[in-house]
Amino acid sequence: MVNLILFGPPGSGKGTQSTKIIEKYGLLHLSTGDLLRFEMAAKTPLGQEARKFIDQGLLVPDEVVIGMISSKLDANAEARGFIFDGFPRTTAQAEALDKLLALKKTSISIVLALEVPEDELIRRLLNRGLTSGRSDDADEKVVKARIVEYHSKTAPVADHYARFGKFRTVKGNGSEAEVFDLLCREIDNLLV
Ligand code: B4P
Repeated sequence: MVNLILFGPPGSGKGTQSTKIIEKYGLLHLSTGDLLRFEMAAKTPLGQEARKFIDQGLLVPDEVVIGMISSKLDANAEARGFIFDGFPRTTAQAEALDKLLALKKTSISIVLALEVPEDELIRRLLNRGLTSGRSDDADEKVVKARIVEYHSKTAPVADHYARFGKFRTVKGNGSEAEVFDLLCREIDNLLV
């Protein structure tokens, strides 16, 4: 079983590259961003709670996202492997994920971190905000708040996995095809 984490700041291309990776490797895609947006669109209690944070560029509380991922893992016990996109985003989420996978007698194979300069992240997110209707992409203040959240709460997750020798960085500011090629090289190395 191969379990990947696609890691990186907001707008680094995690969602974009996950779509390509699941097509090539047949992994199951678990994106906490997509799951939260689904809940918000359906106006569920979870979605209404999440919106309070997402609209401000803040991370949604750990217990909400951990619960969501836990039920998705249970519902997809037959998957041949997972790609976690946008999760874990805090050290507490990483520790919870390790425990959930251990219960299923598996673990994270590798964390692939997309590195993109900050001005390019801001450019990409504001550009998507012109058409996506996403409240968290539309306003430069909110986009910058997301990047601040990343540095303070998410970047430490890298150390959590680096300690186990499972962390690799990948240059994320080439074209989508170039970035995909670099990611495939890392994944193929894992499969040999
Ligand atoms: P997410 O939906 O996870 O994602 P994202 O940060 O917007 O960016 P991603 O890296 O996936 O970028 P993408 O490919 O889309 O998070 C949204 C919010 O949900 C968070 O801020 C948080 O509030 C909440 N949330 C989610 N997970 C959470 C968790 N675990 N805990 C707590 N809160 C959580 O690409 C962005 C843009 O760049 C696109 O327009 C794309 O077309 C473009 N692009 C991609 N690759 C490119 C390339 N190579 N060249 C040029 N443009 C490119």
